[in-house]
Amino acid sequence: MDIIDKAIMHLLFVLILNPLLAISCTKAEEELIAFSPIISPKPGELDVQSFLLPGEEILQQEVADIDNDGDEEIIISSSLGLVVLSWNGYNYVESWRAEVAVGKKVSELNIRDINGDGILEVLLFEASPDGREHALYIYAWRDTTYVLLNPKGGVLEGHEAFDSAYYPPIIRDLDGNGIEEIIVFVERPQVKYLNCPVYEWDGQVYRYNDFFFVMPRFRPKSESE
Ligand SMILES: [Ca+2]
Ligand SMILES: [Ca+2]
Ligand SMILES: [Ca+2]
Repeated sequence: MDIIDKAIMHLLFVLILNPLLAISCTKAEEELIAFSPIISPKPGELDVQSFLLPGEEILQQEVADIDNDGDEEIIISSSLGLVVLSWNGYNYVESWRAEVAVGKKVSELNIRDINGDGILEVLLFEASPDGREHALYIYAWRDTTYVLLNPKGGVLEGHEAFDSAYYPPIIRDLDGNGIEEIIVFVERPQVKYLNCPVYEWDGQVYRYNDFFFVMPRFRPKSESE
């Protein structure tokens, strides 16, 4: 076979045989996909640690459908912040991650429908190691992504989180209308008591409503008079 024959054979392979092989491979792959059982690991059986970064420690783990699509997500609070694993039809994959604020640690993870719209929110409580500064981050699913429900108005205007002094924010339906309010604690300079602004859901945002009680400022033992 001279070089011209070899070139013709190669051309024939490229033009005729190669596409046929490609088609048969594609069919085989399609059949494989069609007949492969999709093994859905139960969230509790998943090796969650394998999704985390080296040295990242699991603090709390919850399973809930937080984007309201019918599949359960795995929500993990860790030493570095928050990790959400979502089911993509074949596997769990990391769908989003939020880092803990500088100088704070995650203190509690809570999944609940705080604003009564039928979709669960992710509530991440953080605290400084000395317990003086607390914060509540509320993540809510909106259409195709997660947004932060941040406080509007009052002393927390412009803050990303519901920041609170000495005590974690309190979530309670104060007026009995079925939707929970968020109460934070704010230190007043030179005063022994804390103001407690109340943020109320107005259908769109948590808006400053009022403050209507105060309570004694927490003092570490080392500062007691
Ligand atoms: Ca889901
Ligand atoms: Ca909700
Ligand atoms: Ca209420």
